[in-house]
Amino acid sequence: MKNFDAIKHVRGESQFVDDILVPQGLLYGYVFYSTIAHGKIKKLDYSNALKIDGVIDVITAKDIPGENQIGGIIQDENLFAEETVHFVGHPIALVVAENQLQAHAGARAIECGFEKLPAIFDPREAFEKGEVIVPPRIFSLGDVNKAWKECDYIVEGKVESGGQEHLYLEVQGSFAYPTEGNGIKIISATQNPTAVQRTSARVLGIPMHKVEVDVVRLGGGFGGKEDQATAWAVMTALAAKKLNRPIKLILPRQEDIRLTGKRHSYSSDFKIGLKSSGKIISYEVTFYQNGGAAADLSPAILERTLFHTTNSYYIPNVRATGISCRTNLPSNTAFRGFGGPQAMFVMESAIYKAAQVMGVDPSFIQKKNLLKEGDEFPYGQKTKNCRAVRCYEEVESRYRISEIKKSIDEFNQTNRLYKKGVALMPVCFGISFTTTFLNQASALVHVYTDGSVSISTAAVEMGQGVNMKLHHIAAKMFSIDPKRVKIDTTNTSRVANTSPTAASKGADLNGYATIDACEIILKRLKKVAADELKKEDPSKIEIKNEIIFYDGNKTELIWQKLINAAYLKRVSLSAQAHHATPNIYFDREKSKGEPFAYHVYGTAIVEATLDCLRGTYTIDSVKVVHDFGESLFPIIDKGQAEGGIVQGIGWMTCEEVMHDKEGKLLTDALSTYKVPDIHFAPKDIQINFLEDVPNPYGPFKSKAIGEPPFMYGIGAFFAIMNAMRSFRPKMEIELKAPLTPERVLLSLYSEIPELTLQNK
Ligand code: MTE
Ligand code: QUE
Ligand code: MOS
Repeated sequence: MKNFDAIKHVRGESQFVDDILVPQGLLYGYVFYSTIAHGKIKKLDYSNALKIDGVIDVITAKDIPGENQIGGIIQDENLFAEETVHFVGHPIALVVAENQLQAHAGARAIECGFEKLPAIFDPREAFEKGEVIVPPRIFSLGDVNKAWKECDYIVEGKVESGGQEHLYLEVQGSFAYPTEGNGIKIISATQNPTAVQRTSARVLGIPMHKVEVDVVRLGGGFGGKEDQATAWAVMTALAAKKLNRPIKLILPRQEDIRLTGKRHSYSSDFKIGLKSSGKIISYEVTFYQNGGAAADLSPAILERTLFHTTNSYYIPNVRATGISCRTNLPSNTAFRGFGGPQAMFVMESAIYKAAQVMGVDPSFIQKKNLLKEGDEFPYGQKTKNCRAVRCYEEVESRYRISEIKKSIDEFNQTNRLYKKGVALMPVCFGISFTTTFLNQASALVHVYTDGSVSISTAAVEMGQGVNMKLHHIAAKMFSIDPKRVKIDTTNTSRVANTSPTAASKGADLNGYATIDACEIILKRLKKVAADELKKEDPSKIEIKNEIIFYDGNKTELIWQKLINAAYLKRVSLSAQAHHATPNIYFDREKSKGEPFAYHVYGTAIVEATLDCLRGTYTIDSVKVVHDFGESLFPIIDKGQAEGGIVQGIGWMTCEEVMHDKEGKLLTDALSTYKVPDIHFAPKDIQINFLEDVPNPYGPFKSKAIGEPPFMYGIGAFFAIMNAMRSFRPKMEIELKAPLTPERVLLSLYSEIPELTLQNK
């Protein structure tokens, strides 16, 4: 089976929000937003905007019939600012015009006056001033204070990781039109159709059943459309309702980058204690998360950071504190890994610095501490079917790590201005929404009288291939030609109360729901088949490649005839099923529980070559052994791993989100924000599937794949760092990502006093 979307994609036939055929009378929106980071709105005069040719209206908070509130976890976010603006890019109004250019011209004609208030951009400063989004959270295991006494080495440090722009190919957008009886239909590029529905209903002051949200597919989401697609959708709904006209709002790329949140940057302090043997005894860490102006998903992201404090290692004494800090930037939001990568970067940094102090290779410490079967995580869950050691050892032996290290040493001895480095990066990622109630999904399956099948679920296709997986599952369940199956759009009228397609759970949750719905129909069909064949026992009926078998013997009955017979017998050919992940829970008071259905494991070897004259580098190769379970679709899973890795490398190396002193984003275009392109991506990415690892907790024994591979990219940071240290052995190690070529160059040639190592 090929990806059925591939042909449409390359021909430009696939439909995104901006491609939907539009009805007569369509109007276009343009967002007018704050140019200052914090202040009071003293004047808002849009009379000149209304004089611009084609401008129909300017919609503000005053036009909201319901609540001016779009906050998800915490109710702290307005659709439009009323008295105060909290970040550069804070929406104030929506200008509506006959076309996009006129709407933009209208926005430029708005006169807005501000009185500036002090602004905070740094999370530590926010914390000192008491600006936290939620009270600090602590996860702990054992007793760190007692444990320090047992350590031969104690190493402390500070780690910084930067933000990251999602840069999905399709920008944020929405299209809404009024429907009969005061209703509204919204076509939105969202990962969370129910959030769009719920929030639109709240802002419009109407019941949810009057709002229908439909999603065809997204040109990428990566978490950026989980919470932050909602505002634009609600704006179109509000304007459509007020003006009784269809409205489209597509953010221009630059506005998309300016107005929306990014991956959270973190600033963290760690203290790690080890035995001479390399065993980690104790680990203490404080994470300062830069949340931005509103909560958005920050508390859930911070929680996932805490869950991944110790990455793939067992550490008996841990104390991790997470602080979500409120700053005057656009609210940072979900991004592949959801806070996990930030935690793992600190863990690996701590190991790296400890290795330097101890005079050993970081992999020596990594290997000594890998999780084993039954080991306890700081949140109380114990590992089951743990593959940490297996993946690490398999990648080491498959690629003969000692030979790689030897040839790198030789290269470094014989080259003065080029240096190579290698790093190993193990990953352990927990699968499930850690907010337990979100682990549910439902599916609606219809079999039509011609034998064709339509599947509706909560899953949103955003390039990750979830539709192909569901397609495969449905065809396999009925044992019919895949051509008979269609995955329908994600629609709140067909499938209600959906969780976002996120947490890498899309295929798991919706796959199970699809299996269950197909199972209900199959059971009915087997009874019909037994009747038709005048046989006693429906349980002996089987469908194989559209042919009906009884007790292992082929019969005359085929799929299409069976469906027709069921219809004539007035047997329902539709079914709805709901799936909820069993046996998971988490007690937020105690910070203990079993929040994850299972964990995903793997290890990567990352190699880099550094040009020590220019500070530029290439990531030469990434070699991975990864536990996919029994992959539902190997080619899609491999693509997810490759894409995740390149995105992870980008976060660690070239992608740098920068603001000026006034909180204005400097990197708001591809000329100033550098993402990995095809030339920068590693020439050699090798993804190996760990063998014989059926996952009892995934549909058809598969495992989730969307996010975990992102974190292999962290290895790139340390591979480059190793190359740098081979050029300048006593270089001060700054644990700050992204490790851009500029930063590399400054480190290689700076005249900082040589590092004095802290050693007990
Ligand atoms: N792959 C593509 N091509 N585009 C995306 O937007 N999002 C990632 C990942 N892979 C994404 C992607 C993120 S953040 C998640 S949570 C998962 O896909 C969601 O899909 P799944 O749950 O079906 O794996
Ligand atoms: C992973 C995730 C999410 C998560 C927890 C995870 C996620 C998400 C939420 C969430 C939590 C509380 C809410 C809500 C959403 O939690 O994507 O609306 O009230 O949205 O471990 O990916
Ligand atoms: Mo993914 S960050 O959970 O959308």
